[in-house]
Amino acid sequence: MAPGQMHGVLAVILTVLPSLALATDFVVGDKAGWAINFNSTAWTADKVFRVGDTLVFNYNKDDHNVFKVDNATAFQKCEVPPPSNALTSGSDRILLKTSGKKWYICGKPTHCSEKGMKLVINVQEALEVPSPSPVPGAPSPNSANGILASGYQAFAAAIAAIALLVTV
Ligand SMILES: *[C@@H]1O[C@H](CO)[C@@H](O)[C@H](O)[C@H]1NC(C)=O
Ligand SMILES: *[C@@H]1O[C@H](CO)[C@@H](O)[C@H](O)[C@H]1NC(C)=O
Ligand SMILES: [Cu+2]
Repeated sequence: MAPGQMHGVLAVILTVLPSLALATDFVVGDKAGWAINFNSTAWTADKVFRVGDTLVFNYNKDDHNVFKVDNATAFQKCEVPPPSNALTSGSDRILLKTSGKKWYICGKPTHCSEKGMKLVINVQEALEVPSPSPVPGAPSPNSANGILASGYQAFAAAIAAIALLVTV
């Protein structure tokens, strides 16, 4: 199959099955990245963050960094945690492992307090298809869901494989 056709097939599959839950990478600030005049309210407005998704902070590492802060108070006051807690690669990925509010700031002077470099998100539970662990010899009432779940997982793996083939 030609690469163009593959793109087509992938597009059709992704269009037909919008309910398939795949983890999302959210690039903070989109093209502008993690930069001064970031607007947390505007950037998060149309997004739903879920456990399993990833935040990607792209920034000039000479100018900025990323700290996770523990609570709303520290966030509001722009309290910078110890330097050893900084993320500094310039392209940091943060996997969202738990639900609830998460707070991130830039630790450079005034960037959080005056230049908008602070992000608060509310992470929702993952949209998971239940996958009960099968007990041999004891068919559970959820076994149909289990089969569905493995089907979905296999399907998601297939999609990922196709996507990889298309992008390399
Ligand atoms: C951030 O975006 C919100 C929503 O679009 C807007 O109301 C607000 O004025 C913006 N804040 C700044 C500091 O630009
Ligand atoms: C908020 O987090 C800061 C920094 O970790 C900590 O010192 C403070 O006690 C926390 N406040 C509350 C109310 O948990
Ligand atoms: Cu900064």
